[in-house]
Amino acid sequence: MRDWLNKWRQGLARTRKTTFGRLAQWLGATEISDQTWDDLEALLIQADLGVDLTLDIVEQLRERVRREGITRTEELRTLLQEVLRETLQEPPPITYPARPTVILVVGVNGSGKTTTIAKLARRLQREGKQVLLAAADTFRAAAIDQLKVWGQRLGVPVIANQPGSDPGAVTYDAIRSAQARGTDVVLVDTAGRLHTRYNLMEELKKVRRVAGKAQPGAPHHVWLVMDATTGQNALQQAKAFKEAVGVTGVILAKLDSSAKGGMVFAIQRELGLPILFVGLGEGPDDLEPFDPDAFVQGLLEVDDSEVVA
Ligand SMILES: Nc1nc2c(ncn2[C@@H]2O[C@H](COP(=O)(O)OP(=O)(O)OP(=O)(O)O)[C@@H](O)[C@H]2O)c(=O)[nH]1
Ligand SMILES: [Mg+2]
Repeated sequence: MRDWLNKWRQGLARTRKTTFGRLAQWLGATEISDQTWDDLEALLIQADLGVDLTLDIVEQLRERVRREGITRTEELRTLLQEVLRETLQEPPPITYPARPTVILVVGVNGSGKTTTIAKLARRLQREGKQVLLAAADTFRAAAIDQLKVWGQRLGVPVIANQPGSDPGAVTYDAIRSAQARGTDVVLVDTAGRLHTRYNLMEELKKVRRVAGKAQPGAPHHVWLVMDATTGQNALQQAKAFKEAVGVTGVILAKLDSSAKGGMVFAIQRELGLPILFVGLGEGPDDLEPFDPDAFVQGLLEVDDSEVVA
């Protein structure tokens, strides 16, 4: 029980220190006043929940405080925990409808795609699945090398071509190779940066189409890796990916380096996409299935060692 929560507590330390932890401490023992609501609103906005969601949450809290006759701020904390938890969806189970199941991993440059693919490969291996990686980020030589290094480290085959080659062709070859080997899952690493965003989206659409030619129904999942440190700006980018390539789920990387854990709420609300996993570190084992209970507890828990005067 503690272990389960500990990873989340550590991973959320930054967010807790800058915003939510202050909230938890600040909801000490006083009477609820207009100031309480103003402060709460400011804090939630600062935590990157977005204005709409913040107003919504404060309104829900006010309503419950009225209804339940609550007068003390310390009782607000439990209520806030409940209300925050209710805004989050449980992630759907991940399905593997075909062999190979093809998962396209997309996102802006530096968001954490390649590292996340390594982490996913590790996780799938632990589940006893055969994995293959496709180096469809052919834009930079270093990107191909980075994936190869991970492949070697994890003992997972990597299908790659020359830098500058067609990403669709690499994806096609990788899927064909996986079919021949009886591989369970193909993870396709894609580029995050091209000359313009228009080109990037067109390229990703093409990769998508080619995957479907190599195997009907592919890609079975399109996962968007978002950088948790980017805050609200990332939402616009995410919408562009969602429209262009039909994103089916979000992986929120770098939650451990972020003070903006409130992004989690905004992503679900504004994008209507489930958060499937979160990145809680740079190592191959630092990927956790999104757990709304652990997340909300990790955000609001007060740790005595973290209390600052
Ligand atoms: N702390 C932390 N760092 C992470 C996490 N995920 C990725 N990173 C780091 O973020 C940096 C960028 O990660 P990459 O996986 O190379 O990102 P990318 O999206 O593939 O980048 P491009 O290929 O350039 O588009 C690396 O230094 C990673 O180690 C995470 O969950 N936590
Ligand atoms: Mg990469």
